[in-house]
Amino acid sequence: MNENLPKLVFATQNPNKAAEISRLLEGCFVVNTLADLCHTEDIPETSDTFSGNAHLKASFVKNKFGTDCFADDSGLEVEALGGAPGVFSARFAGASKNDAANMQKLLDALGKETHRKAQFRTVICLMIGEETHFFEGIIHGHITRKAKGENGFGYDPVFIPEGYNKTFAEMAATEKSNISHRGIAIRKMVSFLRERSI
Ligand code: ITT
Repeated sequence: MNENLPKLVFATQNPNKAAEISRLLEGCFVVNTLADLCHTEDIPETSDTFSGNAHLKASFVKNKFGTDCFADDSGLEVEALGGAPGVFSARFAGASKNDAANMQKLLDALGKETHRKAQFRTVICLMIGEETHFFEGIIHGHITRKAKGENGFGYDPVFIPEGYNKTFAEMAATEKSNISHRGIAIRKMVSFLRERSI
């Protein structure tokens, strides 16, 4: 029964992340998002690291609502671009966080570059009781020359994970979550919480 499951607030405004993580935590935790708490303002992400921004988002929620919570900061790191867009992934093409514009800017920046290796990285910051813990997930792959697939969000249509010949956007949600940066990080968090019997 859901009422018996422990509750965690996921400090995100991104409905795609919320859906992916709620699926991964189904049956283990009841996940409430900022929308469930009627919080619609953006939380400032002023750090230049994923862990710094994940900590900023989680501590904002912990301070404001006093609940156990976690936040995910994530992005795409492209080798030929020196790790960009990195922490600026959501706003690569401007403050409006437009996925299509971000992807186009990325494809333009790479142009005919043949070295197209990239990785997605997620850092989750969990604040539980008085404790803070971090969990990281990385998936390696490469950037395609054009967008393909309709599923997922963000840069999914231009990212092919290593060992596959289709983009994240051509995968079903569960297939992506089984190998994704976010899936890896969240499974680390779940094992940690299970070991602690939380
Ligand atoms: P919150 O901060 O509210 O959680 P956000 O979308 O602003 O939402 P981030 O600051 O962590 O989240 O930025 C993540 C961006 O990185 C996201 O908007 C995408 O552009 C990209 N990204 C992260 N994970 C991705 C994934 O699984 N697939 C495709 N793109 C992803």
